[in-house]
Amino acid sequence: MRVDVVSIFPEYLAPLELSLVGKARRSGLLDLRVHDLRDWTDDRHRTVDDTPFGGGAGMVMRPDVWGRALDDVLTPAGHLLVPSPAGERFTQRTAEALAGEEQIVVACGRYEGIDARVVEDRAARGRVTEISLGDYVLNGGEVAALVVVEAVARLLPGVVGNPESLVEESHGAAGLLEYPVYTKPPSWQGHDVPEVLLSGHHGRVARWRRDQALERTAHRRPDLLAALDVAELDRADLAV
Ligand code: 6GU
Repeated sequence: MRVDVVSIFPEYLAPLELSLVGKARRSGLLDLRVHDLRDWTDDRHRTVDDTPFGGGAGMVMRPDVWGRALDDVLTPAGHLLVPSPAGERFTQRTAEALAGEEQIVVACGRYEGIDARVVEDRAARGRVTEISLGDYVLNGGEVAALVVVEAVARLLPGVVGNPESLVEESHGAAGLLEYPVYTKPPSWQGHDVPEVLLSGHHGRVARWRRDQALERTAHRRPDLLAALDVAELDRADLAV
């Protein structure tokens, strides 16, 4: 899969050389290219922004600079992602859908954002999604680019060593948060590992984990639990 990130702070994307994503790049599973938006400016000062029409605080990124950058970087099959606090929520379902794409391009805005005609123009010719990480404001799209690349890359075949670790995780197919996990020593600082996990009884362990996942989700994310189909929850419970 090819991923292009365009930013005025390409150094912000340096962590993508580390860990699983870095390894995926070096092994060729992920073709990740980071670009400096200023490479597409045409003036001596390498200007990317200007004052907003209609007035107001801050600066807006110029459509002509972004237009040239996207002409060069976006392939015909590419899916353009524009991080914005005004975007659609980025979720595990979004990551799963994006993992099937040939190319994604993340256009990182700064200041008050990118001139709205850039999205309008691209949407008329290809796929564009404005995405938000959550209900808070960041200074630019770079952190979202890091999030998208990590969330998508780990779903590509061969990136995560043991694909079974993708099965039982939070926000997975079950729609529940993950159960708590423990390792050695069995007793630490007066806290003991739950007895059932030491029992060697696979059925009881599975039942306990399912109950923990349900209880956690009910307490911490009642919205997730409410979104699940009751009949489907019952069916999954009987299968444990
Ligand atoms: Cl994707 N961008 C910005 N600038 N702020 C955000 C965000 C994205 N998601 C939440 N807040």
